[in-house]
Amino acid sequence: MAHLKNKNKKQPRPTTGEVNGRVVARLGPVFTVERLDGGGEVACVARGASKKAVVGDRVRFEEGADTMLASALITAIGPRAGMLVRADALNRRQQVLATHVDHIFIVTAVEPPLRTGLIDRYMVAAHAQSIPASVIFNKTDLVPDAAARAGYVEALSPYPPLGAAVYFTSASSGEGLDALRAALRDQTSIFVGHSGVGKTSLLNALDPGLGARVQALSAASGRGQHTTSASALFKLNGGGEIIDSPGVRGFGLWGIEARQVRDHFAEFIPLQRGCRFADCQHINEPGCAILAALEAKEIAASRHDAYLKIRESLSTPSLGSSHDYFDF
Ligand SMILES: Nc1nc2c(ncn2[C@@H]2O[C@H](COP(=O)(O)OP(=O)(O)OP(=O)(O)O)[C@@H](O)[C@H]2O)c(=O)[nH]1
Ligand SMILES: [Mg+2]
Ligand SMILES: [Zn+2]
Repeated sequence: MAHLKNKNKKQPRPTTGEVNGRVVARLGPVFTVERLDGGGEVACVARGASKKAVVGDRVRFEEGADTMLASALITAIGPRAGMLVRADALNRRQQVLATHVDHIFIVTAVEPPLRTGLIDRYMVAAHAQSIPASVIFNKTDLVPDAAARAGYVEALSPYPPLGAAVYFTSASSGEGLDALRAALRDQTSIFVGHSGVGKTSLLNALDPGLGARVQALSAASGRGQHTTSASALFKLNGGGEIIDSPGVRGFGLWGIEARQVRDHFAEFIPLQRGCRFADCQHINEPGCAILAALEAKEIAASRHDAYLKIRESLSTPSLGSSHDYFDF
């Protein structure tokens, strides 16, 4: 890509479609855009469709916005890839959470309690967009004993065979941070998950030098806890980039029909060719290879349960997002 020098204002402006920046944060109408020529960051407002820019987006910006808020104007969004999308709260439209994401880290913890159903929803979204995913199980310092730990290992055991490594971490004790740092290197990752699992704390523990910037995007909630209010991208000292995102109560899938859910459960794919019916939904059909594998404990019961719940929520639109969001 051509790099534009900003030293000389007479330089030609980028032609249509050519991007010269990347969105690294957004607070209300103001986007923080990183210049792709290495010249630092610039505060931007956006025009028209560009108001839909999200963290990760490659954008075209022009200097000289006529506003108190910013010194530049975003005029176009470049082609998107690696999109993490969900349904908005009303289940009416697509909400793009971030773009150009190389890896999704689904953060879970001892507290709030582990609910693998949310992992399974993110796994479907990641598979649908061909973005690799991994799981982080944080706050291991709160695990009371070896038996409890074995229970968590067991609950998370379906994921590594699907290519989703599981990292056991503690932002407090430092457990697992070296392995996580290594996994984060050389790519742009996003931390997603329930509120309070420790996404922002992990970011700070991975690179304490980030402190001030991370705080700026957090706000004290009623209970005196800090909760992240907007997504933002951070560069780790040891290499790699993390997009920290606000915690969710649930994750509504978008753009996936109930009948297609089976094609986003990676362990079903090689087996379901063996079902008697080509479009078998693995519910109670005769000759179902997935139900046979479930019986033989080759497929985890928790995964098949999650599959049925996701299918059901997507095939019952009248129940709307409240169902799709909170039933996991
Ligand atoms: N004991 C323990 N507490 C932790 C750990 N990581 C985070 N916490 C605590 O958990 C609470 C929530 O942490 P955050 O980092 O704000 O969680 P978050 O996932 O960023 O939450 P949102 O921004 O609301 O999505 C804070 O009180 C942290 O101090 C950990 O490894 N062990
Ligand atoms: Mg946070
Ligand atoms: Zn089947």
